[in-house]
Amino acid sequence: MKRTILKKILSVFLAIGAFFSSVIGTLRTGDPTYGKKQIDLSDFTLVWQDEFDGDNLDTSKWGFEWWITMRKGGYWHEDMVSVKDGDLIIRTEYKDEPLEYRYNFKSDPFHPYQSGYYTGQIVTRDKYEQLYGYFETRCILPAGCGLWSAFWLMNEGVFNVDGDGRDGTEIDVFESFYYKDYAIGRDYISSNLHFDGYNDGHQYHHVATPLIQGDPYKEYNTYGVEWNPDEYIFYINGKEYARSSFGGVSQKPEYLLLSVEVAGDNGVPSYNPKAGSGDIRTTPSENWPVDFRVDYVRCYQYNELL
Ligand SMILES: [Ca+2]
Ligand SMILES: [Ca+2]
Repeated sequence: MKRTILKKILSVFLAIGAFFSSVIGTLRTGDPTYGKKQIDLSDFTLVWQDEFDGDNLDTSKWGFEWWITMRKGGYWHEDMVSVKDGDLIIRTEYKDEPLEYRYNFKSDPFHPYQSGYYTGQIVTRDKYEQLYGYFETRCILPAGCGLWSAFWLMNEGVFNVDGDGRDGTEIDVFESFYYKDYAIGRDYISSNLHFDGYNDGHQYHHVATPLIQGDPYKEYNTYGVEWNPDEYIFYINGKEYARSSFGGVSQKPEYLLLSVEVAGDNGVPSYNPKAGSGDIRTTPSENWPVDFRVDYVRCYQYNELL
């Protein structure tokens, strides 16, 4: 009898959960009055930055080697990354002809470059890592159907399965899940934490789906995370929208990534961004090629930890 009641209560909660899942299935915009706290940068010292001035990516700060070639429904390639007019640009574009291998990679026999959607990522691994502080980027998100841009932190400890995240946690400051790819139903921005690898031991926490002021696909916003030994605190335009201590909080230095991914698998998009309207899975992008524009990345350290 009690078990039946419990089951009913559980089913109600599940229904409520499903309802809220559907509600957050669209991009939420509006006045972010939920902010509990304004970041106070006087508590911090700027210790690393890239303002993306000049005409080229500063390869003393960023590299490309975190992953090679195929990534979900597209390919990552260095040529899709540029610096112009004070912004880093990660461009996504369809290429009829495969791009040439660059830098350290002469070939990838398992995932060769082919015709398809090309985009990019950059990473500070082996060039810059930081433990704790405040990490912020200012950017305009790529408004291409199925694109997934992100600003995130990682270290190799993320893959270590030991039951907690103190040895390393993937800290997703923001992720713009699959813009307008309604088949997947994730047209929103979210902040997430992952640790203990990505297989059986994988632990994951969806921290929040924040409100965004204005249109993040047309206007610059800042996205930041404050990370200390006790918790992560997430900010948009300097206003807190969520905090978490999931996993016990990473206690190890982490490197930074900026990336764009294309929905799909094995280099094949899960939709056709160039198709006409009518099919919600093939909502056309407004303007291919599509750029992820990043004005800066700045890393601050707590004054008290310097
Ligand atoms: Ca772990
Ligand atoms: Ca800039």
